Amino acid sequence: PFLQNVLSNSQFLYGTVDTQFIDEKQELFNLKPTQNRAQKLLHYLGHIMVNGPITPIPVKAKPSSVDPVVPPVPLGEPPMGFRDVLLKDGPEGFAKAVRQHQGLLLMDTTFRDAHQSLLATRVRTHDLKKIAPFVSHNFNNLFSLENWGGATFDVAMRFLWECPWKRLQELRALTPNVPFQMLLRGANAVGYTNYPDNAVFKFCEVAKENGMDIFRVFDSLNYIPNMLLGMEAAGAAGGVVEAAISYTGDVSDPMRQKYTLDYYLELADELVKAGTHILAIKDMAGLLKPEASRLLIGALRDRFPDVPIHVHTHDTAGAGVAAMLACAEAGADIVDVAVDSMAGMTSQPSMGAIVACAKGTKLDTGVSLDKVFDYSEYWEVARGLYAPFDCTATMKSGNADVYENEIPGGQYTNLHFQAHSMGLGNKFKEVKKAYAEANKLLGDLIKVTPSSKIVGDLAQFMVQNNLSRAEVEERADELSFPLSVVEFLQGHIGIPYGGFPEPFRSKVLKSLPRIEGRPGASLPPMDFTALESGLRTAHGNDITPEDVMSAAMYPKVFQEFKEFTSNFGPVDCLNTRLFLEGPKIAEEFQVELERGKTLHIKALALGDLNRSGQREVFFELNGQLRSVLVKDTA
Ligand code: 3PY
Ligand code: ZN
Repeated sequence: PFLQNVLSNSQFLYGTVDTQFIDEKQELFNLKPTQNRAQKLLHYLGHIMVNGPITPIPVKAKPSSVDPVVPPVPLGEPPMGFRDVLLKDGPEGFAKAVRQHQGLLLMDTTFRDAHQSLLATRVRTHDLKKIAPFVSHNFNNLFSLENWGGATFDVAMRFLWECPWKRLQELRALTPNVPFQMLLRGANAVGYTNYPDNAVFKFCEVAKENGMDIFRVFDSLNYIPNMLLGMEAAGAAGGVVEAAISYTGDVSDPMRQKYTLDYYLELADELVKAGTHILAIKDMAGLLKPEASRLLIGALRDRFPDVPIHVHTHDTAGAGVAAMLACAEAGADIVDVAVDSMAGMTSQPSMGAIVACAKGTKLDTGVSLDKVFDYSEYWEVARGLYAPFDCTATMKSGNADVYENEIPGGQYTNLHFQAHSMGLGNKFKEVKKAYAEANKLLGDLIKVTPSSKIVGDLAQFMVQNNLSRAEVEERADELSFPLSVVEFLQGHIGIPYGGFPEPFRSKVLKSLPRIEGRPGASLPPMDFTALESGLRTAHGNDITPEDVMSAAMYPKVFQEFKEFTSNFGPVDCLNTRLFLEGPKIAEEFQVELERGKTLHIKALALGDLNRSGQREVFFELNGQLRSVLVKDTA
């Protein structure tokens, strides 16, 4: 049963053989690439059948056994969309067309923020690709489809073992008419820390080449020098620049003195002066109440009559639909929604609700409610496949306490997962309280990736060590704080509005160095030629410019991703149920490796444990018996 080459022979790979084994087995050197991929996938499936999922699973739930059905899509080209305007008239012309548009425009976040907030960012390209043509044909009047950036870049490689660039390329080919939008963390690109300037520029250039259109650029401290860098990078790449002001506090509460209406208006002045094509308010925690929406968006509309205004929120408290309608009435051109079955709670407000509420008014979206229902049904069933990651396993409702703790949507879900997985479900309240205290300790920050993680790390440190805010302040010179907190105080991600908290900062840092000004300005440029040649040495010659950018952003994650796929093959070709739990014995299924190359596989049997602690797993592959040896780690 081991007639396989060196790349797939389990005995050879596990090193359980000597040189005679090699001498006797000519077939070890039959290197047919297509067979390799198939054999590697069998190896992956065998591994899962023996040992369970490889990707970490936060929830004890299985993927549903029902497959999503794609609603019918008409033959032929999709209708024209805003991307056609963008390609014809460029970013300025596009912005003008958006501003002149009658009615409310929508960005659909289902492909990015919705699953980042509800399903731990785990939605796979496989399930996005299936529904992309439906979006292209039926939602051609969307402002954009947010489908990239934020946490998706990292998670695609780290937990799904798929290439984020391939996702972008494949979706682009299926959706030529709707602009794609990504979330760029300013000078942090798609990472958690500042990168050298040339890495951010190159990243945007490659993203644009691969089909990205609109770059929503934010900085986690609203630190203008970082934002300008991201805006310049997106603009130089030829992208639509959407500068986003991260919103915190409550401009409708006169008692809140730090983040006032004037604060936001002054920031907006700078971003408009810097030439942003679109101005966004990014309400990452869902704090923007309807009254605050009227004040803030109303004031921005008056001040910048020609600049399109785009508003993002999360529905954590449950007031998202009300807030987005208030924004639209106050003059916002575009609001963010997720399809109904992927909306609500820490995700965006519901597309169906907004479409229905605006119907027949001057804000009419022109989106067909019937098509929204079809789209929602696809996602309702597809979401079932991701049950092992679904926050609703433990989180049952929204919670208006977010107005007090100000935790961003995605992080709210993560902290909830963490509290439950540590058996501290009943401590979530304590964690949220500590988060609010940690925020005050750090001087009341804008909280969004990565500053939100710093506040979260400090909160966790306080809960673990049972420390109150007063105790932390008092003992700041002797406590050993999480590295992220120390680096923040050193200035690694920029300077917070109002400056660093004193005397806390001095007590923590003592004589540690401080970065003055924009952190990226003092980082040496990245040497892409050296990086590429290192990657070729490590992984062979088929390294692409996209791979170089993946490694520039996440060197270790990229290396592990390459190693994983060189052992286990293109696991992105498997459907999500197979990817997560493998086939059942006697299950027959097909795997399309590429167009026209389909594997027919049947899982036959699981062997007994051998003396080396391995099991042989038997398959039929395109009618032939194959087997793989898998170490049983149970
Ligand atoms: C991200 O940075 O990934 C976010 O979604 C911030 O809101
Ligand atoms: Zn968001």
